[in-house]
Amino acid sequence: MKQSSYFIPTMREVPADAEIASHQLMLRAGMIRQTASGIYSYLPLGKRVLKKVEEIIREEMDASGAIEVLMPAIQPAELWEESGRLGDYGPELMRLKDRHERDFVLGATHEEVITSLVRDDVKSYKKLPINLYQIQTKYRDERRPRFGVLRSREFIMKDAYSFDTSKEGLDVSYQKMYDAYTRIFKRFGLDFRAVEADSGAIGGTDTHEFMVLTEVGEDTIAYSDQSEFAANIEIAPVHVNYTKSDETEEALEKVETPNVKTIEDLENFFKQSSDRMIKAILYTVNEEPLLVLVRGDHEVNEIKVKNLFDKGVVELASPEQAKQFLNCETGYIGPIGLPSDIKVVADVAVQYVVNAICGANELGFHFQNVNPERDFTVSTFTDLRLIQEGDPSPDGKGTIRFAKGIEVGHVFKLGTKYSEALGANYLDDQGKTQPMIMGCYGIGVSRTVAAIVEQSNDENGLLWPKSVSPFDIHLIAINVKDEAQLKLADKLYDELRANRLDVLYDERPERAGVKFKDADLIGLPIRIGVGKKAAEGIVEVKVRKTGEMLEVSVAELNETIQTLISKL
Ligand code: 9G3
Repeated sequence: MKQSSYFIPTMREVPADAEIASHQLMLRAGMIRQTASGIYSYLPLGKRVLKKVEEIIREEMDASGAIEVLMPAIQPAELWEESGRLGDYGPELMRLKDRHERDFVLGATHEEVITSLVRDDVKSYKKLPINLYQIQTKYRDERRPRFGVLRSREFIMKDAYSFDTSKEGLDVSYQKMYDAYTRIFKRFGLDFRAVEADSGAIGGTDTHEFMVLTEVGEDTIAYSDQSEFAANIEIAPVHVNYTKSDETEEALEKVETPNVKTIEDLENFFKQSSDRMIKAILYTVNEEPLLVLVRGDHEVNEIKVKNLFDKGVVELASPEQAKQFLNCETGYIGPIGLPSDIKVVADVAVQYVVNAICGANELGFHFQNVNPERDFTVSTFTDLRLIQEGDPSPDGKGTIRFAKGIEVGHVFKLGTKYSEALGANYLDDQGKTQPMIMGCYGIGVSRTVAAIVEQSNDENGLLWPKSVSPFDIHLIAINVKDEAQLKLADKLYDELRANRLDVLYDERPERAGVKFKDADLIGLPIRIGVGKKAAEGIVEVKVRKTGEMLEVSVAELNETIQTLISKL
């Protein structure tokens, strides 16, 4: 492709509202442009990378036996009513009416559509298992789109859906997708971890997230420094063998603590460390009060609290609700002397504190020498806290470390949630009607492009892995006014393409510096400069990633290029 007749609007300055490297670089390298908040156009270079990413995904999905389809982005709301999900999503699910005033949604995901499609056309167990996938645009009206295409309102997803006749069958389908994802993300050259993303029950989990490790990821991963354990901190289980100190239990004492509210205030006031305090946080479960206790040096894991009440709507109580239920300000809440209708649950660690400090449920007062069981009771002690760096790994091997991650893939065992709701049944070999057992598997295609950029750039610009690079070679005629240089560069352009290389040919009448800066920014893996030594048949070859520079005679150029590319 000749750059003088192409469209790569590179930018020197960093756009003000782009906070992270991938957003800045994809704008500056002329890959994307924002059309509206969270809505992007892909310019030629961006489109070529998308295409390469999609091709690799397609190859591995087809190799795994999945079959490609294409579903509509506009979905009848009736299907979401049938699945019971229409009410589950607020403004994030974009809705519209057609000219006949009929209700539709813009596809945020396609469980309903694919299940209704399979229900109508797959009836016998002989047709199962089947795994159907698409690569298609999704719509989710994020409240705060940010980080460019990492969190946008319109994005490209590969979503696959498997249908089996047994749990064992689903396990096979799931493993096939898990393995295909591992191959896909390896081919992108990504540093990623498959992370448990369900209740974290060790072994037999029913969902994994594929996380790309970067500093700017929106998710935090807890991983062991000595084993394969890795889990989203939202659900990482905590397995600590606490021990109770053998100090004697002192008499409970109520202490006046004016203006002492935070854990630090308490530590300074009582000269006692936070691991000997009890933090009480008031929630509501379906509007009923729930007091959650954790040790002073721990944090409540809200997902774990929600999992205690699988159908309940669990929310942090507002200060007004704290007043209403406990007649007390937050900051002085505690488990002692509560009204009987307040349910109390506690993290396991609370059971092992001795002579602790906690709020007295009275403005300006705390208790000290608080001992669980003696001074307060709870309805259950269970794992309710966020895992922390330094905790032992739940699998007993090594210590927990944190890493930020970008979720680029997510695989789920769905079971019969949608097949029962939508009546996707099959006749088993006894002629009995059974609901199909489903799995679903997503890859954020456009998000993956940004994740690759996040992991592969330097101070001069992009550094494309050869598997997804928009072109293989950046050929530059350094001074197009020099007859010898232009003639040789034109010749090489034809020869390199004859050798089936994708070449971006910069023959623009620009200064050398501009061309080299653009080449570094665009980040193609190999650059060939046709300059002063063109008359001697010598060109300059640069490997973008390592900065390695070679002077090569035209006669050896093709062989040198092939060798360099094979080593990338
Ligand atoms: C919605 C909206 C947002 C959503 C969903 C539905 C996430 C929703 C979960 C999934 C599960 C899997 C198939 C591919 C892999 C992921 N955000 N999810 O269902 F209406 Cl607005 O999408 N779906």
